[in-house]
Amino acid sequence: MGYRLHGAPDSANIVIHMILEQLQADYELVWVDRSSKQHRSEAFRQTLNPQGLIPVLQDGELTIFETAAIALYLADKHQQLAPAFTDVPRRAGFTQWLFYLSNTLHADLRVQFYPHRHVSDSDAIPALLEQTRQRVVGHLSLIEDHLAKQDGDWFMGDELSILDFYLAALCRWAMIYPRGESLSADQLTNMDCLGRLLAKMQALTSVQSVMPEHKISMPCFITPEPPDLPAEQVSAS
Ligand SMILES: N[C@@H](CCC(=O)N[C@@H](CS)C(=O)NCC(=O)O)C(=O)O
Repeated sequence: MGYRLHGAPDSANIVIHMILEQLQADYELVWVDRSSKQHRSEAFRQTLNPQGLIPVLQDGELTIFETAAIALYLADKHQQLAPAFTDVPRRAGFTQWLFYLSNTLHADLRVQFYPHRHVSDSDAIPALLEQTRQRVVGHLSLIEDHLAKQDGDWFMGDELSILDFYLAALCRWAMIYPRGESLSADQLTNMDCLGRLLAKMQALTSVQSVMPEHKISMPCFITPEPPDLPAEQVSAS
């Protein structure tokens, strides 16, 4: 039996979707209706993710949530897209950046996407968005510095890994969400190494093959556009 990936268009599950394609895994996409907030229902929380968030991956009896954890599980299970356990120092550098993407960059982007969950006074939202945008630019600059020191264009130098899939999706969202309040595409693609990585990512067959299912047109990472869908099907309030 194949994997079951629960998610919605252009949501965090797209990271896992691209990875499953890259691994040529057997999987089924189970669409969650974000417009009716299906992911927050009691049934979803009890059986799939108590946080009421997507993505969730099911592999037989196993149910896993958190994007980074799912990506790492797949990489380890398929022994691809991550340094081997036996290469302990390289593996440490890799997990360091995986945690950084998840608990720093992705976490700050979530503040951008859902600012009203962080302040009760709506007048405070513009300042919160501005401050968080600056933080996101800082995180990306730090990643740019790391990329500049690599031998090769990927996050881990010459080795494509789950980090590249996660980073590319985070950059895409940073450039288009929240609509009208995002970073400009120039701010990211002017970072040379990051721009090169995004260009290489969007040339991958695995990446190109998932985009139509999310109603995302190419180029998906350099100067991206939101999916061709009503906003409520893509983002939750
Ligand atoms: N830390 C979580 C964040 C996942 C996340 O932000 N999921 C979004 C979709 S992109 C979601 O479910 N949003 C609905 C909500 O917050 O109500 C992870 O990495 O899985």
